[in-house]
Amino acid sequence: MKKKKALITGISGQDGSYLAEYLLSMDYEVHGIVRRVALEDPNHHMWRLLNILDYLKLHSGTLESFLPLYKIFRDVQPDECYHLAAQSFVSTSFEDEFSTMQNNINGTHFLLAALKDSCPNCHFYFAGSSEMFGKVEETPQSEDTRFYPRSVYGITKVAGFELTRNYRENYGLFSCTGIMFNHESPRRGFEFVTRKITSTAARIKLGMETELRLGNIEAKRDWGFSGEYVKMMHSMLQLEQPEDFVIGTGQTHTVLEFLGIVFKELKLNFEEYLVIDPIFYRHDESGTLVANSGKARKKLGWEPKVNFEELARMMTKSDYESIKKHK
Ligand code: NDP
Ligand code: GDR
Repeated sequence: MKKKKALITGISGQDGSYLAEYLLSMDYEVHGIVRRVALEDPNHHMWRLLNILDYLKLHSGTLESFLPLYKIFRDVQPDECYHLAAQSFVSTSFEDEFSTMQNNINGTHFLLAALKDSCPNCHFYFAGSSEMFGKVEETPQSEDTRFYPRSVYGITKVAGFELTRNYRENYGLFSCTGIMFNHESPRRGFEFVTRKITSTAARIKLGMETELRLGNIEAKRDWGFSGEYVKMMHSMLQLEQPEDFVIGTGQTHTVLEFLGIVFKELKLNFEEYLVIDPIFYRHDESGTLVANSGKARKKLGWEPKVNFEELARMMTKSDYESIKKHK
């Protein structure tokens, strides 16, 4: 039987790396789009993919330019496309609104336009976000909750959602959005709060750091494990009809709770090291983001298994061991 072909944008990111592994485990031919610098220096730019690099087919491209993306679609003819690439750090979207808009909105538009013209039967997944709900209009948030983004990042995700819907309704593409809440892992980028805490705490334990500077530790999020969320992306593209889904755990915790688990795991007292630094406060904080994933539970069998405490301990253990090894 012919192998199914998947194309992943943002394959070098956290979710892209788990998704690539998952698809390879199901015998997909996995293609990925990476920036040219990544191909030149894989050890640095593709550290999450090093174990599977030999099994991937990588193409050079960026979200900034239509033609290379179009040519990749035309040549690869994927059965499924997972569009994960984005400027994904919310804080940066306050500092650099314009490049976040250009990358995230144009990039999604380029891909949909390329898909429509070069392989219209390909199933398309767009990485939406709980940041689309921003100043929440109801709690918890479902597929029916009105969007009210409070950051340029959130606005770009609403625009991507609308473009994805528009291409589905106007051109008949199988295109859908997963509105995913925060998901983390040992592969999370270091600037996001969970990884910042686990990596800094590990360095403190190993005598390589003396403090941890954070912003609003009362902020709450609905945190899950990335390895489980990417499986839902795949499930969405296997449905008979394209539909949008909210994916989250349905539980919220504060940054402070996460911090407490991590430092306890390392047998440290966080109060001795924590410095609250206004630099890390958001210009505007979202409301209480918490998922109502009833639809995904019913239609996709969604049932997150890794709980908040397990996630925090998994990330702590991984950072402590790897930093100790490379010390
Ligand atoms: P990461 O930040 O880990 O990965 C982002 C990826 O996008 C990287 O591979 C990055 O490549 C690529 N990228 C960024 N800009 C460009 C560009 N101009 N051209 C080509 N590639 C680019 O994000 P995650 O894996 O955590 O998230 C995946 C997607 O899901 C993102 O769209 C994010 O916004 C969304 N999302 C994530 C959630 C989460 O909690 N993780 C929750 C909800 C939505 P490079 O390495 O070269 O920078
Ligand atoms: P978020 O993730 O903005 O929810 O976006 P992040 O980990 O950056 O922030 C979570 C919460 O922690 C608070 N916080 C801090 N955050 C950071 N980064 N650094 C700090 O020092 C700090 N101190 C407190 C923040 O104020 C915030 O409330 C993530 C990204 O993956 C998006 O791409 C995705 O769409 C959403 O999750 C859902």
